Amino acid sequence: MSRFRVRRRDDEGTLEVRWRGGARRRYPYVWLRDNCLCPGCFLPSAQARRSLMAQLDPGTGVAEVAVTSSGQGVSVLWPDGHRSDFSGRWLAARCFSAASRAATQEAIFMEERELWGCEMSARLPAFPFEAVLSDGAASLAWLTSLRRHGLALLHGAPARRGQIERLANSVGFLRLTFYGNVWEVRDKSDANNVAYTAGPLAPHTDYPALTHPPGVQFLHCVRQAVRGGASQLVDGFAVCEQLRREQPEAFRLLASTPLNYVDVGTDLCDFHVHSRNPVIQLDEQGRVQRINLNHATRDSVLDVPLRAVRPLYAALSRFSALTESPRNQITFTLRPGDVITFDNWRLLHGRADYVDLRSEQEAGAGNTDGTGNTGNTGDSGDAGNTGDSGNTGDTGDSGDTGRLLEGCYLDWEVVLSRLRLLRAGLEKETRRSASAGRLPSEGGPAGTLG
Ligand code: OGA
Ligand code: NM2
Ligand code: ZN
Ligand code: ZN
Repeated sequence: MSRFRVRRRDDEGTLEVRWRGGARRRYPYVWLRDNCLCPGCFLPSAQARRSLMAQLDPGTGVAEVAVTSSGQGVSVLWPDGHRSDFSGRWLAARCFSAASRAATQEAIFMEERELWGCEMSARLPAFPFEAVLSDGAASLAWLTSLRRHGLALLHGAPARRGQIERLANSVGFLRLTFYGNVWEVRDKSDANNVAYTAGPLAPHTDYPALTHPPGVQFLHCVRQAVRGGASQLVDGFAVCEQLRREQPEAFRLLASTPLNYVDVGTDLCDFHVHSRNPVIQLDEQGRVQRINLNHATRDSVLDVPLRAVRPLYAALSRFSALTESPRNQITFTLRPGDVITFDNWRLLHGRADYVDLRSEQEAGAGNTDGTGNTGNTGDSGDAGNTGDSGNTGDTGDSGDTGRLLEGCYLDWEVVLSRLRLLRAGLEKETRRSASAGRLPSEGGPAGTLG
């Protein structure tokens, strides 16, 4: 027996489908014709439309509609003799009611976030590094947290270079920028970025100088400083809601004023980068989509009229003060082997200034040539270096002593793609296990699910 009945609504150009349970949904003829799934209109191997817009009549009617012989779908005969079949399940998943559309968009894009303040300290999501690399279920739990809370700590990674590249490759691929695939955060002479000094970094998002800043950031602590270097993380979306409540005019200014950002230098190659990004980027529904804020690369070129300058600074100052408020921050010191992963479109991160052993020695002994650099100009390879002990004689810029973080970026597109594959893979396995009467296994390698 059929699960539903169908009725033509030629007056409004829709097909009405009534499910046995009571749901009644309408589908526009033009949309049905556009989404015909026959092999002539749709290429299954690509899961993509092959029919052309030029061939579509936006005012199309139908010749005949009927429930398919199986009773599981709807069949439409078009005026030109073409036929399209749709399953009830396929139609139900594409219901046009506002509630269905909202639920479907949430399932696809996972925009729902849990906002947090300093209380997050006590419940920082943490996962074992190697498990996340090798186990699909652990990887899914990690990425789900990264999306919902905007951060997740991985612990127990080897305290040597090369680990976040492994991690990024388990997700997909990392995002190349002018700072390279993987970059080293350490105190460098002639630093091409303030991050590459031992100075403090106020809460910021990385790389607002790009029009499309990286969505996700990984930072792996290879060596920590002897003093200082603590990390701060702030939920920028939570801060935005505070500002929206407390100072709606400041919020409006930051959401509507594009700031110039600039980044000039040499790393992977020479670069000269400019962007225009508002500090608070809203989507078309007025929801905060992305924070773009790094005072270090905010341009002195300021494209606002004279009278708008002081109010803009007042708003910037208020926003930054909120990001520096202890009730909004979590602070912790990364230890060698920790990897912090976070949403760079949502969180701001900072660090306290730090002192490395070599700077201490230099301060004590005084450097001999007055350059602040005792002469090691070797490359920054990690060959044979097993840690921070026993190598205190090397006080150069080669990067094998002192605080060292390895960092890299990924695009949200890539991370969300993996998240959907893992989710779909787990659902499939759960269905299979349920029908076999057993519990789902702990999961295979990340790459094999989905
Ligand atoms: C950076 C950065 C954090 C740290 O390199 O952009 O924020 O703890 N580093 O050094
Ligand atoms: N690094 C860490 O916006 C920025 O310049 C953030 C980027 C140098 C790759 C720092
Ligand atoms: Zn077709
Ligand atoms: Zn940063």
